[in-house]
Amino acid sequence: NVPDFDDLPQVEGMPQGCAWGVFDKDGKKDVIGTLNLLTPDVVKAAAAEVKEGVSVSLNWPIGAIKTPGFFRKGLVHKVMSFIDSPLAAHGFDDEIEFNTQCSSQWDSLCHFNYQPTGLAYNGIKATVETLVQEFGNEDREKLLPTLNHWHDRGGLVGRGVLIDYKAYADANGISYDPFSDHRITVADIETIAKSQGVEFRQGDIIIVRSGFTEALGTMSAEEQDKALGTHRTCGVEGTDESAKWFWNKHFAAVAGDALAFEAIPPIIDGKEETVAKLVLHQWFLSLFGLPIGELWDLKALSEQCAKSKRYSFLLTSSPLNIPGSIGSPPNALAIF
Ligand code: UVW
Repeated sequence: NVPDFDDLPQVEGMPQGCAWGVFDKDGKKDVIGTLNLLTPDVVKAAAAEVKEGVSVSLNWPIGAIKTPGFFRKGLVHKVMSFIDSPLAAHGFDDEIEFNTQCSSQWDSLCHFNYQPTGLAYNGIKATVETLVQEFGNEDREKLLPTLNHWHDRGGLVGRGVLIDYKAYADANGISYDPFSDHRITVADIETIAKSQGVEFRQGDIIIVRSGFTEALGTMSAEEQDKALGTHRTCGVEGTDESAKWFWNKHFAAVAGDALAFEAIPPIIDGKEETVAKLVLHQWFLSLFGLPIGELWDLKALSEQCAKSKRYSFLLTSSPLNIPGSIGSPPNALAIF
């Protein structure tokens, strides 16, 4: 049983609601956060969502954004012919290079630190040096909360729940620009869940569709640059109160199609701040241990939910198994 926000034990020097230590076991620091909520019972109940035998990919192509924001590198894809190699066979290999945050992605628990202390989830000091040391690290006692550890527990498998904000907005005459800081509130999420007949359960993976990737996907490279250049994107409202709501639902993970899941820019004390102060990133990743999925492709999922007349499904995701990986394409599937 996981304590609610107000009942979490106080962690010295940290705000109320810091979940460090909650998932530690046998004196070992936990590295997977709320994935611990995906117990065998939760997974078995999620498997009962498979009724139609239909699966939907939630992965936007890597390279869908020609010039990703935040100075990130886009996809470089090289194809090599065996004919030119000493193997001299007829066939091909390919090599890829990309920033793991350039398209659909998971943010690991050390992607974004709690800014006042510079500490990642569970009080871990992640630095470029310690993360680099982690590549190929076999010392299981000294691990950082990177995505490769999901493989130690069989990846992410659980019940996904779609909150289709875009469909709700379209049906209710709410118009908004995805390249503005249009904010989806917790009250919106609750209203939509109710209208979709969804009741949240502990261990759910909540997925919020805003229409952001769909809008970006129809644009030319120049139009994408211009749209991303506004540094304003729609998403979930990032406040301490909304963070508390998310923790108290005891989700195993959150994901969405927006650039940062939460709206950019963050607003703190009524003032617009830079992305360095993203509110939900600090709460979710560093303080709760709740992974964030971003830029997921949710159009086909929305269509399938409407067709199946249900907004819950089995969700599977297996990030790349690279020791020390901070972000990764999710390789996520929804199965109905
Ligand atoms: C930042 O890290 C600023 O954003 P994101 O996690 O949304 O890629």
